Amino acid sequence: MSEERLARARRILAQHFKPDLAMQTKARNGIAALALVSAITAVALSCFSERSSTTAPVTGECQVPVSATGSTLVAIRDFKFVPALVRLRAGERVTWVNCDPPGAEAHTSTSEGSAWDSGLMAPGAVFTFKFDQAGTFPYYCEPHPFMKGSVVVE
Ligand SMILES: [Cu+2]
Repeated sequence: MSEERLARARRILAQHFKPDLAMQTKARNGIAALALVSAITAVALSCFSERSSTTAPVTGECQVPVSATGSTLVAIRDFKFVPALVRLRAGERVTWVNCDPPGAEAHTSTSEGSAWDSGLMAPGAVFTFKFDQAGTFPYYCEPHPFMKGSVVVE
């Protein structure tokens, strides 16, 4: 094989490999996105698994909608906000999900400083709020004021 032919072969190879590399990168990003969705699903499903260890059978839905992707999730169950304290950066969101079974009581996420109020959330209901300002934001459940939580925005 002459030098010229070798050079031509290398050029052709280079042309063919570049798009392949680009595709591999895309695929990796796709897998990363998938992993993120799986992580969020796992958090949502933990509502089921943790509840299944109690005596009450789990029949309720506790699914997080696609729009909640990128949110910090707080589950409401057994008269608690879980986790009770979340930390985020300004501009991020928190999504509360009522993970109690159907027929259980409605709850709210109500800011003590009236920055937000979800209104009554029936089991399965979801509420999202975006925190644009830094600070500590305590909140409670209006029907059950002993239910308390806090959002710390840095
Ligand atoms: Cu409540």
